[in-house]
Amino acid sequence: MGARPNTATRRTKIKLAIAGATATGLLAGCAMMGGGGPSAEATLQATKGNSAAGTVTFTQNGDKVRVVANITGLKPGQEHGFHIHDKGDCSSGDGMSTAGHYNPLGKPHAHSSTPNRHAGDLPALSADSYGNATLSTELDVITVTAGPTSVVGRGLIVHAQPDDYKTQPTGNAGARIACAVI
Ligand SMILES: [Cu+2]
Ligand SMILES: [Zn+2]
Repeated sequence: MGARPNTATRRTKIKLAIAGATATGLLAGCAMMGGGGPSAEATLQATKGNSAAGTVTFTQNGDKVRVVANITGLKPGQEHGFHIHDKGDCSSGDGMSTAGHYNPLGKPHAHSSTPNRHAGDLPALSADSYGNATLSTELDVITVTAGPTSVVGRGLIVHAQPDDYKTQPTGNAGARIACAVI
């Protein structure tokens, strides 16, 4: 199979170009939404041989970030590990080009309820009987605004298996079934 054009990467480049062309270009890839702070969107696309896809929005809300996800094509009734990964690069087709979990503060892999975790450790996606999952949560550590833990330009991965929140540094969540650039 030939290399597919990476539309997520292209979208980010276009957004960066637009932001750079405006006077308010400090927050690349962000847009003001009614009442909320700056936000960034990620469009998850299935990796080779998989069907998971969806959209995820990150919105700065004071010193926290609201994460809203709508995902389809998951394994019905199963939990799926869900992480921000270091590189905003889905070009390998299997998600591996996003590298490891986003970890700018040098923390261990852990559950999203503890601040002592990778910045990229998100709550798991829980698929319903149709393979759909929705998630709405508010997280600390990460930001949409510029800074050492900003998520803009990073990768986003849905895994085939549940995250065990113990195995270092991956959570042993298996294959990468959907990939996006935030
Ligand atoms: Cu991951
Ligand atoms: Zn992690």
